[in-house]
Amino acid sequence: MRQGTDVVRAFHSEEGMVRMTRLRLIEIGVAVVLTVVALLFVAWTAWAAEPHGVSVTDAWARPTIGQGRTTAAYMTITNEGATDDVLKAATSPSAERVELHETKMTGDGVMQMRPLEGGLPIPAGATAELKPGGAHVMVMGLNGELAEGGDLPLTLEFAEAGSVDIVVPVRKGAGGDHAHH
Ligand SMILES: [Cu+2]
Repeated sequence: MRQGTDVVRAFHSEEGMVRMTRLRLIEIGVAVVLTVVALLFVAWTAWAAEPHGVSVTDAWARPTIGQGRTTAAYMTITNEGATDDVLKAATSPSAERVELHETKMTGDGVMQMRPLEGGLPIPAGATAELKPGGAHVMVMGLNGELAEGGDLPLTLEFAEAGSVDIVVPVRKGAGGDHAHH
């Protein structure tokens, strides 16, 4: 009989230990998660308090014309950081290809656009205006028509600020623009 009781007691204490261990693991897990959350919060607060990155305002893109699947997007980009930045590239889930272009007057007075070699530099504190007749985001191979009132999602890739997702409203430009750009 005595032996039997010991076995039962041993069994109980072992079960208790398993339960304790599991509780302890959950406790440690919760503590680790809370610590990570606290650290992330501190990091985020520090990051948010410093002026950083870029802000993109006044973005707009032209509606497509007929069967055309090409458009240009314009915007104002301000580098709010303390570091010089470069708009290196852009992509869109709605288009096969997106390039950064500049429009330049050639020697014989013809307006021509060409890829911006090395991207568009935006020094610390500076503002770059992408506008008709100047630098623009060229969007090619759109997967559908872009109608006025619609949206064009764009991801801008900066050397310092990283990826910036924007949604560009589609509208007609102010008077005086040429139809193709
Ligand atoms: Cu262009």
